[in-house]
Amino acid sequence: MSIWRGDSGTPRAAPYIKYPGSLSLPCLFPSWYTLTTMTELPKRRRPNPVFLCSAAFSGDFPLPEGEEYAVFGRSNVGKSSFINHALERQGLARTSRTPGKTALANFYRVDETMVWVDLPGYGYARTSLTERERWSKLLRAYCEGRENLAGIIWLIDIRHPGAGADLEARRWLEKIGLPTFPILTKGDKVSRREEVDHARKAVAALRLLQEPVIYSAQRHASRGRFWERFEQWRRLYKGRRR
Ligand SMILES: Nc1nc2c(ncn2[C@@H]2O[C@H](COP(=O)(O)OP(=O)(O)OP(=O)(O)O)[C@@H](O)[C@H]2O)c(=O)[nH]1
Ligand SMILES: [Mg+2]
Repeated sequence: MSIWRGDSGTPRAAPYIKYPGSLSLPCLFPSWYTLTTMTELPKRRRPNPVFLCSAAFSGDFPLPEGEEYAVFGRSNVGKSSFINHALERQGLARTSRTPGKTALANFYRVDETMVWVDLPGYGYARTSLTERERWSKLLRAYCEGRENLAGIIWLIDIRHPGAGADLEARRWLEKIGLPTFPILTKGDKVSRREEVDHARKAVAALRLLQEPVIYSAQRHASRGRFWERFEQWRRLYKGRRR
């Protein structure tokens, strides 16, 4: 029922708000309300993510459900921050200024069609050898063996396109042969001019097949841009594994 009409269907006068003093202005809210509910924008539903579980070893992985996407990248590149921002849920994944925060594979159900997995980062040397070996085994077991892994969301720091650890990761990703969706993180740390420059360098150095999305977990606009491109990419690669 429109709020502009009474039950009998007869038009009502627009509601007025009485402001202090003598001003009496028409209330804008109903017209905005009518406008936004009548115009059907192709808008993605707000995600309602759920934490499923954490895995330290491959034996701890949950039973596959739907498509899975790995959030992959160098330590401290912003993987967990990206998950929280893109899924609009602060505190869902734990973030830290100190590299090496995510030490387990954390599974999040994004919606009824897909699960994202926040993985430990690569390239972090300041942890024990045993721990590094466990991370490396976990990454390999997950990325090489997970049957419902549909693609990799690969995060790269926009300030360091073609860094050594990412070059090594590129070779490994090529070997695995999974569809890869590149994101350049921390976009707010460079100027608009540098953005283009660094994006070009990243495409060349890392042989990116997709144009990377420039993302900042501090900018609202990044989210919409990401979802639009990600869903297009997802449709394109659906069912095309390895
Ligand atoms: N300025 C800025 N800082 C960011 C952005 N994204 C992440 N950070 C910061 O980068 C640091 C690392 O972020 P995390 O999300 O924990 O990074 P991670 O890749 O999950 O790190 P590990 O779990 O250690 O592998 C934190 O201090 C974040 O606040 C961004 O878009 N802009
Ligand atoms: Mg993390």
